[in-house]
Amino acid sequence: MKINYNDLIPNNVGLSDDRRLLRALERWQPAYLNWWNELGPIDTETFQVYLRTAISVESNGWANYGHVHMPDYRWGIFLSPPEPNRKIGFGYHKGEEAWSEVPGEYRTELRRLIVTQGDTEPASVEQQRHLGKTCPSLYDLRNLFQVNVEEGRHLWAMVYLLHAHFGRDGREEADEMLDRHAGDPDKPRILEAFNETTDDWLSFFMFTYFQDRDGKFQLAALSESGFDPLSRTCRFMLTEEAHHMFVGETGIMRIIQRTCELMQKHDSDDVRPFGGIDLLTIQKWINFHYSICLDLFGSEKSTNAANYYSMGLKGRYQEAKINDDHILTNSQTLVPKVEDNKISTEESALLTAINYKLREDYAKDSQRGISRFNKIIRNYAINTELKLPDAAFNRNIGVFKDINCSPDGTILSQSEWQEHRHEWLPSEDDYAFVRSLMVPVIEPGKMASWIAPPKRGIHGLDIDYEYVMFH
Ligand code: BYC
Ligand code: FE
Ligand code: FE
Repeated sequence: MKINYNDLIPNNVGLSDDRRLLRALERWQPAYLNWWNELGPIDTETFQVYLRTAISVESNGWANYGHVHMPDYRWGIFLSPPEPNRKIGFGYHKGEEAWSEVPGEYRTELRRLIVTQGDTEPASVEQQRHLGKTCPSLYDLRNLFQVNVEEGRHLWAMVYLLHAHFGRDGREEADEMLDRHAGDPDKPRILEAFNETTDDWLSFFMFTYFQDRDGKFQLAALSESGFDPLSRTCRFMLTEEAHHMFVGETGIMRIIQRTCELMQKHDSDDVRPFGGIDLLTIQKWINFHYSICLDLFGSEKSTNAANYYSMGLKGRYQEAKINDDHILTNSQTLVPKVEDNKISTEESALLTAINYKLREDYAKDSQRGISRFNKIIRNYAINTELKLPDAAFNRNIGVFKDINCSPDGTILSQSEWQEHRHEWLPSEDDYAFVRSLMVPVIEPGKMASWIAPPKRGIHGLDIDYEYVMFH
């Protein structure tokens, strides 16, 4: 379905036929734009950015590319096309028609899931708002803004569901999305990782590699939802998520490539004097970002997750491809436990281990890119491997939260942890060093000292294309 850009709010949900909803969203829009101007990417009013915008949601050719004057960007509401006769795939209601309206008895739970999902989207924009000032290239600057506008659109997607399906309290929740802010001591974002700062580009690429990947897995689980509007929204969001993770993965790969070039050229592991980021520092950033993202999956055992599943609101990753009864009331699985300062496993009902299973799927997916990173390092005949830390490392949620562990999963005493933690996690000095490299490079085609050029430009254009024009 084509999207009508003559509308104030481009959409493929027939907004013009629903005057009340349209008016409600038009009332929310100025608050959103205020928020974007105050807490979105700073000082971009005059920028023209080569962006990809949705023009249709069909799988073949939904995207349109061109320079957009930032203040003219239009955030729209797009749902993937409905699947005819879609049935609920799991839980008590397995096999019933998918719901096009909110089932009254699950209203609170559904709203909570939508609010939690929605809250992360503007949070990420807030976290990344200063990065434009220190971009390593115009190519990267454009990718940052592409990610930011799409995260803004993801907020629109959740706000649409709240306005269209939850009446007054939905509208109130939509307003609150713009009241909470990343890192705000009084009104923080809901999930912890979305209150961290993202002040340097190594963190940005780690964010889009690890944190957007949580987005992929949570959206995939929500796209299984029996509530069809949520499912269709998430399916379209997932097409955008793939690009965010591409930005993260290729960004990290380019940094590693540059590091390896410098290591080879200077025959040294310490490439900091040559303007590169040493592999140990990259490993510390991996350790930090991966461990805070594991917290985003909640506790290993969760009755919330069991309820969401049984109610048919949130499924598992690729639910339909799993070969079981999709009801799970008689299934067991092993989950980690910590007892007497030892890590082992215990039996748990599979239903309460749904979050843990999703986290395991996430871990597997995260490892794929790490293996590709190591291939680059091997190609330079360098004898170092990057690794994901153990699930017990640096955790604040779940069974590991009260113990201290090394990245290989060995339990440490408090004093051992204090003594060694900065061998594994970024120290103030590490942050200061990485920040010292963050000087803007805005000449088309040029790259900062610490990152290799991308393999190719965007949408068939050259790497030295003027992806961002400043006036
Ligand atoms: N921080 O039963 P539990 C994205 C709370 S990222 C703070 O173990 P449950 C994006 C929890 O609320 C995807 N609190 O797990 C990426 C509960 O509170 P109550 C975001 C936490 O309930 C990059 C209690 O602890 N989407 O899109 O299943 C850029 C016990 O929880 C945390 C979603 O997350 C935490 N980390 O919750 C832009 C999907 N973890 O009930 C965007 C929607 C748990 O005791 N959310 N708690 O008051 C959910 O499905 C669930 O809320 C969670 C975990 C999976 C997050
Ligand atoms: Fe998002
Ligand atoms: Fe994303």
